[in-house]
Amino acid sequence: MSEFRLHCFAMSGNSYKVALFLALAGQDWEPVLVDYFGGQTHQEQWRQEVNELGEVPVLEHKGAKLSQSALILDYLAETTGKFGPANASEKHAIWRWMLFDNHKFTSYFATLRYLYGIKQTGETELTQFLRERATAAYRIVDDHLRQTPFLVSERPTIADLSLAGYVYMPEETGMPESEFPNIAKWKDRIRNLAGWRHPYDLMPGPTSLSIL
Ligand SMILES: N[C@@H](CCC(=O)N[C@@H](CS)C(=O)NCC(=O)O)C(=O)O
Repeated sequence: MSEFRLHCFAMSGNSYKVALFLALAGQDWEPVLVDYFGGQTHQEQWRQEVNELGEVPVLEHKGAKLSQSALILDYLAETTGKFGPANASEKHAIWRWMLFDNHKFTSYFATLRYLYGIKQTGETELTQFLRERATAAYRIVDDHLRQTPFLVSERPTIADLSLAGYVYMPEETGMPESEFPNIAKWKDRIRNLAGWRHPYDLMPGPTSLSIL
């Protein structure tokens, strides 16, 4: 059995944050496919055995099961010595960006992508609201990345991997991509790191609802 087991599915950007860490850090890991679209995360047994919060990613390591991507990334940085902070001030900066990511950058965008890009609800009041909120978060990140190649340092850290969760997803979301030139360059920098792979190559499972 591999050292790390990641409960995940291809279309889960939150899982990709962790899968990308494991790939870039050259770790011995294997994905465990979760049938999210078949309702597995809602099953009582899955919740009891894997994650009572009903979410992926879940990382299994040395008999423990960890959930919440930011916490898993922090754990992996500490355990492997890779992509972590060099000092206390970097640690605080990393957590600041990971919390911003969980509350705003990932969450509004991921919900917009799910409705507009995957379920294809068409434009609604809700998708408009989500796009406005996601765009505001993207603007903040784009402004920040004008001054620095990666979010908290000259080198990539787990903060970058957290915010990178959904940025390579291919579905149409109607986001004003051309307004974010610094995010585009940052995405290229991450894509050029040794070991980078697209989420749909790194994790198993469907990559479109139409093939379910
Ligand atoms: N804050 C969590 C979010 C995890 C999350 O929302 N995962 C989605 C898949 S990408 C999920 O499992 N959702 C289940 C549900 O909402 O029912 C993290 O960063 O791990």
